[in-house]
Amino acid sequence: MSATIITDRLSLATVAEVSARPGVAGPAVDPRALGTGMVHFGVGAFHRAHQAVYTEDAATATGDTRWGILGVTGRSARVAEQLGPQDGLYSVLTKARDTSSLRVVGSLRGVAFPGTGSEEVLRTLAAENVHLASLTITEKGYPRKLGGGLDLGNPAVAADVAALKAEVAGRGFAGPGRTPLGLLARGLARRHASSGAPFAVMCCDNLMSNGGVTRGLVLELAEAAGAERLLEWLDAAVTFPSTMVDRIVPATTEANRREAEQLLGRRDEGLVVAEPFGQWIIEDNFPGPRPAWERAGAVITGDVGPFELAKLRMLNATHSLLAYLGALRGHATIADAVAAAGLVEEARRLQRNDIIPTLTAPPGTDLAAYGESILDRFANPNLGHTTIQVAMDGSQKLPVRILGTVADRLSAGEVPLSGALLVAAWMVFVYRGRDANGRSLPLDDPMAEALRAAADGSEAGLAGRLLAVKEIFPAELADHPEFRTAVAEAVRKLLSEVP
Ligand code: CS2
Repeated sequence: MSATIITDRLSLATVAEVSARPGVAGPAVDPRALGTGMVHFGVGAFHRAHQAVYTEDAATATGDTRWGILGVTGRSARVAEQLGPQDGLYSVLTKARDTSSLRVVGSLRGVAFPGTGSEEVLRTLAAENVHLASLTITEKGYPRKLGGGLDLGNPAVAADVAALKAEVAGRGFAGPGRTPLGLLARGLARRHASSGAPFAVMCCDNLMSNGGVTRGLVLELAEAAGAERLLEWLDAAVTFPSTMVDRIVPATTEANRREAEQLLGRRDEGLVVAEPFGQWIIEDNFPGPRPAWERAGAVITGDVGPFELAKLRMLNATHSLLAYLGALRGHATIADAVAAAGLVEEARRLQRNDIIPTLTAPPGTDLAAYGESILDRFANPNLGHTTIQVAMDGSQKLPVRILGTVADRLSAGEVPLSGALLVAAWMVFVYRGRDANGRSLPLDDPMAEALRAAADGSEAGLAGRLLAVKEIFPAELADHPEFRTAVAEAVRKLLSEVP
């Protein structure tokens, strides 16, 4: 059978022609020249618009061609199906307020779907030319049980522990990985058994101390598999740098794809859309070589903590506030919510009254100005970032984004009224399931069923019933009288305001 060359898509066969078109920037480095030096779990839009771009820019700045990426998809093969026929090439459509630009990125040198490509992932993680793995698997990708720690009761985790045991015992390939961390742990075991060369695992998800969280879960997987020697090696040779990542990446729409197609002269099924801004703070904790991301604008630092905390509390919390309040009022996008009467003031109040007093400014940062710059980015009308996209997975996001702020304010003897408003807006979003115009608001959340069940009942008892969901609200908050009252009052007000 002769191979069919697809010419109506962006691919290695068409990239030269595509890159010569006006308004298109071609890959900064010849993708064919890149070796594979890292594996990325969760090759969704965010990775493609963030780490993959920094990695290509680092290669351009240094001429170091070792750092092509093997991307690993989540549970669906969709991204592999989109990017496979395009040889991993895709473009980033950057949308400023009134201008757009398009560049083709070539740093993804392969995409594997765990259902069929787990063995390739394991082999790559063990390869001597590969030095690190990074992750953007979203908050729900870290299988933790109530109170923290690895959720061994999750059947997918249990299956991965069994497969890790088989890997450690040298019984060969034990089937597809069921969770990203399970597959990663098996790859690390394979590496330990082959070269044992040092390795870094870099979490790029919106979690506090994201390196430490990832390390804890990987070690627990090894412990659960009884892999003593692997544990010793993980301790000695594998680091888990923390990072803070920031770039707003709305879901790509068909209209975006058509816009890109006009420019490319070819179809790009892997297109991602992003704002112009990007930030990446990386803990300086790599035991082997890594791309020179600092040459691409990333900051390598000894302590990521203050940056992580400020970003999650300031940006992500105000994002969620605007998403829930905006969605309830019938605003389709974050920019519409920012432009609507009164909502941006709520976001400012949240930053000023509740969040900023809990933070230590990261080096070189003025927190009030940081807050304004965030609201300015949200106001970008050209992005089309939907309130529904930010509203998803609230059960996973609220604890990281707002409950730490709430706890800190309560310990300081203050009642965080804006924090309570955010919690209340989420509750009304869950309860109502529709906006002020009667349009349905989907509850896209791994806990959707349990949340619907908890929300069901009288309006007056709503706050109390949802505060009792232990997976989200620690007892100190759920039982705190002033906080309970503030949330209940905000829920009552919202229910009366939004018909
Ligand atoms: C957003 C984030 O969807 C969401 O919940 O708050 O994805 C946000 O756009 C990024 O963290 C920005 O860096």
